[in-house]
Amino acid sequence: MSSLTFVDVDTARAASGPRLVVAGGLPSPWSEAAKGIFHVKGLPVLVLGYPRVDEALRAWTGAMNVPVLLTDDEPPRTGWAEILAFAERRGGSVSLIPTEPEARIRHHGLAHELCGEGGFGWCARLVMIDGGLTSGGSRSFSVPIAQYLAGKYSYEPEQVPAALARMREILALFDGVLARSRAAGHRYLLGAELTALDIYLATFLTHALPLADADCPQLLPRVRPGFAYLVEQIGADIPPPLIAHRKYVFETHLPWPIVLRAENPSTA
Ligand SMILES: N[C@@H](CCC(=O)N[C@@H](CS)C(=O)NCC(=O)O)C(=O)O
Repeated sequence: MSSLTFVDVDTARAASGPRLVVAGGLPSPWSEAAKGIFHVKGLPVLVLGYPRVDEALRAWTGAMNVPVLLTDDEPPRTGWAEILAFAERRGGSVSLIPTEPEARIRHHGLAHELCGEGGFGWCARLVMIDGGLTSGGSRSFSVPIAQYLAGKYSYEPEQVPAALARMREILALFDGVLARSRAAGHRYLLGAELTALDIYLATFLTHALPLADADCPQLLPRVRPGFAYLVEQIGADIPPPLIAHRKYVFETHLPWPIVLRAENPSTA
């Protein structure tokens, strides 16, 4: 039984308390991580899988992209660190941030490598945009989707080799972090306990690894080629221990299959 309740837009708008507006058509890593944090903590939250970022979403949430965490009286939270901080303050069944200051700094620095501007997810998006634009939409995202994202996330074709190199650098970084923790006899990236960093790693690897229909039945067919393209570009560079760790984190802590929104996929 998950603490996430998937609702439609009218229910989310009428409700009070924490509401998480997330990507409703694809398992976007930032959205999936935010959902995973609430789930692992057992913190009740209404989840709205929003179909696309549009004017209505902007007018309602004040945000330019998803996820957005809305609460009754506080400004909308859109950044991974703010969403994590809110969930941590709320408590729940476990803490997902190390308490010791040096460990906390390391946790957030590493999380930024995955979730931050210029990090793994950001670079992955540039690679998928590039695949669509350079192939005329025959690979990766369609041209309209690629153009939309290119304008919004400052795509320049010449950045792509550096983006791929950065992704490989981040994978090597996490491979080393996991190897050191495992050598010290620990299960997770930063020691004996699950932290949000394990959740970020698991969700940010999702679209760089093959994703079967059954793993995420609501994934919109039109975005699937983008993920397949990313797998071609970077999948073989993902160290097997990170793939195994992702599998363990999903199997042990996160909901599976990945649910994106309330409605049945056939009616979406
Ligand atoms: N603000 C988020 C990043 C969220 C983000 O990049 N969201 C993308 C996920 S693909 C998005 O909403 N893209 C669709 C759009 O921008 O319209 C954070 O820093 O944690």
